[in-house]
Amino acid sequence: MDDGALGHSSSILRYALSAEEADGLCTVAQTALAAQGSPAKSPFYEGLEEHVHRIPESICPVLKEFKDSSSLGALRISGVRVDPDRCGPTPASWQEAVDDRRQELEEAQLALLASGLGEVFAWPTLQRGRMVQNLLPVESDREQQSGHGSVALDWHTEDGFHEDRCRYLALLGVRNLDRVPTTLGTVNDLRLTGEHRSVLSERRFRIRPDLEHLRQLATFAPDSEMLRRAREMHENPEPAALLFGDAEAPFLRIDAPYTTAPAGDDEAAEALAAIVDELTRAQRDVVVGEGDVLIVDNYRAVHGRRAFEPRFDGTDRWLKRMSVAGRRLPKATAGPDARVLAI
Ligand SMILES: O=C(O)CCC(=O)C(=O)O
Ligand SMILES: [Fe+2]
Repeated sequence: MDDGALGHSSSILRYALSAEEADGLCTVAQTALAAQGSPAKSPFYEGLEEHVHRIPESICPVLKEFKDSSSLGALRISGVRVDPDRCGPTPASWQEAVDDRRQELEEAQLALLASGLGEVFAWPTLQRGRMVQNLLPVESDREQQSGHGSVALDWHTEDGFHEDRCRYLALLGVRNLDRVPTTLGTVNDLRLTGEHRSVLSERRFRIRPDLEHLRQLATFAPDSEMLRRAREMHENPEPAALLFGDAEAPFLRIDAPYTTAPAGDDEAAEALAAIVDELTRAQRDVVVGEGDVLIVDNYRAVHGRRAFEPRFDGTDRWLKRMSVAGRRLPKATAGPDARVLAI
């Protein structure tokens, strides 16, 4: 099923900002930037509530409807003010974009919307703990299962291996000239047999961390406790259930390339294959184009990306990404990296 027209499909809530709402959000973002510093850093988010409360009032019920729903897997808000010329050409790597402040206004708008749903955080292993990450194709990563590859990115819960994974993943399109879709699969759309559901609800599966976390840790913190823990999660992951929570409206957790059933457990292997097939059958494509925000409920939906032909000429697809926690963050570590969580 493709992107379709504006409206309300069963699992994606769509909302188009009016010109006034878009201007209103942009103005609040400007004020927040002046008061809070860079959205790439933790301190921007301390006391941000005051600014979140000033975003146009009509946007708040949309965020609330999404947050309170037990059937929606994603929210798409279109019409956010993005200026791709001021943002500059798509960088060739995330490293190149780490200290670039030209997209602050876009990042602040995304941060305000994301903060309307919960507390924003980052991992130290991804893009040096930058609170807003840059997703763009990197030439040397073409074949990687990551936001920097250009092959099809398989079904995954963001950081599905981790107990503290985000509740919401928020994406903003800076540039997407070829309209390359993000893919979405929502737990509500799955038609599974009772038997498969019950097997998937048992702790019979292992979800390993994706290699990007390990690769980054090995580079910048080779002797750390974090690397030791990440290796342990890779070599000896805790068994997990892929469906969990309320049996009537379960949550979902899977990372297709990194999820396995135990050797010899044919029942689990069959149920795993069934859920991956169902996700693909019920797949929705959502284009995150210039000025579109897509917020995925990381407990009710999984996502991926279609394969595409990268250009590597400064006009490539470029999204901004941030993670929102489903609970309050520990306050004990207030400081410049307060929101960069230990893995
Ligand atoms: O590029 C996309 O549309 C999604 C990338 C992705 O899965 C991610 O950044 O977590
Ligand atoms: Fe992802």
